[in-house]
Amino acid sequence: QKNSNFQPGRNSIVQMFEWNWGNLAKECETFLGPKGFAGIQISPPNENVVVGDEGRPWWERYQPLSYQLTTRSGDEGALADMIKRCNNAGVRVYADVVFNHMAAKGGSGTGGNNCDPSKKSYPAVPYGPDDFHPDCMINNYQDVNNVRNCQLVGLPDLDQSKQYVRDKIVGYLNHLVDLGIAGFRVDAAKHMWPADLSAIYGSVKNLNSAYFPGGSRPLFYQEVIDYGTEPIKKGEYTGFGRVLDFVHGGQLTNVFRGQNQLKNLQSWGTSWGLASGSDTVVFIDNHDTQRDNGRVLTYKEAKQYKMANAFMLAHPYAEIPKLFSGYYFNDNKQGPPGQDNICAEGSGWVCEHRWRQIANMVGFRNAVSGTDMTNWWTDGYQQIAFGRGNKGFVAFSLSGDIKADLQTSLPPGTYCDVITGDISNNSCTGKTVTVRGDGKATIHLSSGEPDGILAIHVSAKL
Ligand code: LM2
Ligand code: CA
Repeated sequence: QKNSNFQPGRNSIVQMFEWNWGNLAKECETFLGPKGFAGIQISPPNENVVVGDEGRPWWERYQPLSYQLTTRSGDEGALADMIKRCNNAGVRVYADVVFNHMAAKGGSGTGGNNCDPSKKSYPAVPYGPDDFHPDCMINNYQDVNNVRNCQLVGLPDLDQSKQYVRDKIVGYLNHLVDLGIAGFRVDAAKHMWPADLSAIYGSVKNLNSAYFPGGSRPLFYQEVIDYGTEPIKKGEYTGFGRVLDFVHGGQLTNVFRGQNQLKNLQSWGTSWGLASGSDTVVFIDNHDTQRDNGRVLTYKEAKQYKMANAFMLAHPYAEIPKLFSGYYFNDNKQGPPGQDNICAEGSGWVCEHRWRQIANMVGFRNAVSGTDMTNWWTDGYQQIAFGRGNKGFVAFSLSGDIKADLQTSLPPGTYCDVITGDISNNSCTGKTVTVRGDGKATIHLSSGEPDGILAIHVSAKL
């Protein structure tokens, strides 16, 4: 189902790539909860094969060995504790679940079990040869049978039409529901049949009533990579869940790299090839696209990346935005750095979610929730500004200075620009903007400033 299960007043998910459960619990309590984040997407929590010979790459977590809950992020006890503490801090937890396939590499797993893919043997589930599709490689994305019944990069392909396989998957998802999870990011959904997914989702139990209203259903948001060039469409999956929209990050990357003008964002929405905002989860980058040779903006192009994320968070089009937080890398297969002093300078972690501009736009989105876009303005080229009813106002410049009297719908007063500062001791550490009695404000945003964004809202009013 599509309901986010967010706590009221919260609106954004952040993918906390490769964070361990202990650090995440603390981050929910000390940063994510207080800053108004609605949810976290965690790396796959089930046992995966240890890929020792290649230096424990991040992608070993996409090679499941069993559904036991022990990984390098922690064991079941640590996972349960984190989910409880995050829920108590107001932050929902969404698990990345991998059940299209099992490990292609043989050997031991992060929970101490073993597998032998050449025999299709995963005794800790257990799965055996009858549970998989016959061997064939995915090599033709124009053939839906090939994409769904063959092996993705050689990973043994489970047959989700079998009741036994469905039962094992549902058992795994139910286990996570019991621990207090709010929903699932379904890995490789495009490589599974919609009817099988619909049956699996429908069999998962209601959410844990310790945290959620009775009868709540888990959110399912599915990885269906659809750039419009293949026969498998995201619309095949929106009857029973949301889809991750891969067009979204590409389009905003083009705009904020200057390959399309900001003024064109006036029509931002489905006319850009995006699915309806009520059917999707949208994002700028994820763990895969971040490594896809500059396909989308990432921390490596920090100014434009902040602008694209800020636009995503400021705009009313999509219901559920997803941010990304990970670690510095050059080599695409490099695994995560050590987890001590995570987010400290030199730790190796980027911690995009803690960047003031990003975290404060999460707060902006919460403050303007429920309002429409108002007072659209553009210089006709690379500068835009718009309001969110009587709750907020934002401006972006990719080229040149904005120095203009713009109409807002905000109540008069002095506001703190949450891009350049924060409110502390009743004063603003960054720029301030005065909204006059007629709702007009003089907006200054010069091309020399580091961020190219100005954002004010009623929860940061002096
Ligand atoms: C996904 N979505 O559909 C994940 O978002 C993506 O990160 C996963 O690929 C993929 N599907 C499978 O879950 C990653 C990574 C691959 C890696 C796989 C499995 O991008 O490079 O493949 O995880 O670990 C690796 C090797 C590949 C090898 C394969 C099987 O890179 O060369 O193929 O393992 O041994 C022979
Ligand atoms: Ca498949």
